[in-house]
Amino acid sequence: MNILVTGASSGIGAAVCEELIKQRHVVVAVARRIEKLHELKAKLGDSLVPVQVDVTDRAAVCSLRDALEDQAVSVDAIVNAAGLALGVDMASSANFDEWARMVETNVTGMLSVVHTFLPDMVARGTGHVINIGSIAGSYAYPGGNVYGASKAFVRHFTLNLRADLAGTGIRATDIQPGLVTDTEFFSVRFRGDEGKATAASQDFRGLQPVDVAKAVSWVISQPSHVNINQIEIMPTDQSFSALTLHRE
Ligand code: 8X3
Repeated sequence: MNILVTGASSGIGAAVCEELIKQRHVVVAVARRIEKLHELKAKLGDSLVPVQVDVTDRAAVCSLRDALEDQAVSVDAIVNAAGLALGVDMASSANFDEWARMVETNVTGMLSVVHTFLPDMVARGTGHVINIGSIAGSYAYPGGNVYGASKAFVRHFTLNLRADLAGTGIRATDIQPGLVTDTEFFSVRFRGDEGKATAASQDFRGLQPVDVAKAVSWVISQPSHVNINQIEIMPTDQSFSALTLHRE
C-alpha cells in the first residue's frame, strides 16, 4: 500500500513510518522539517518518500494531492500523526495563540488532509483514515483544556466519518495513546523547558512511539471487512485520578 503519514519527522509519526516500511508499505512521509525526513529516509530507505508540507497550509496539502496524482501515486491510507500540546496552564491563564495553534494543527490540519484525500479513496472504493488521538480526548485533567478538547474532536470526527463512510468500503480508526516518552511531546508542551519535559516523563515506564506504531500497523493489516473504530492504549504505570470535589 501507499500510506501517507503526517507528523512523520519525529515521535509517533516517525515510528509509524518505520513500522509500515517493515511491513513492506511505501510511505509518503509529510512534515515541516524536511531535514528530519531526509534523516529518516537515510535510515529506512527508498520506501520512504519525504515531502515538506505543513498540514496547516491548506494550499500545500492540496498541491501534494495534485503532485501525487500527477505521479500516478494513489494514497491507500492516511495516518494523521501531526499534532501537539502547548502548555498545561489553567484555562483562565492560558495563552490564546497556543490554543489557536493546537486547534489549527490537531483539528484543522487533520481535517485538511482528510478532506483532500478522502474523495479519491471513495472514488476508488478503498482506503483507511487513521487518526492519532489521545486519551486526553476522553479524560479531562487540569491543564488539558484545549489539547484534550482537540483530541475529543478527533475521536468524534472519526466516529462521524464511520457514519458517513458506511457502504463505501473506507475504514476509519482513532488510536488514542496515553503518555508516550522518548518523543518531543513534552519538550514542545513545556515550550523547550527540558527540565520540565524530563520531569514529566521520568520515574515510570511510558509508552514508546513504537508501541503506538504497532497498533497502527495492526489496524491497517486487518482484513478489509474489519474496521477497528478506536484503540485506547496507556502505559501500565498510567491510570485515572478520582473526580475532585471542591468543598467550601
Ligand atoms: C498525551 C496523553 O496522558 O500525556 O496525548 O495527556 S497525556
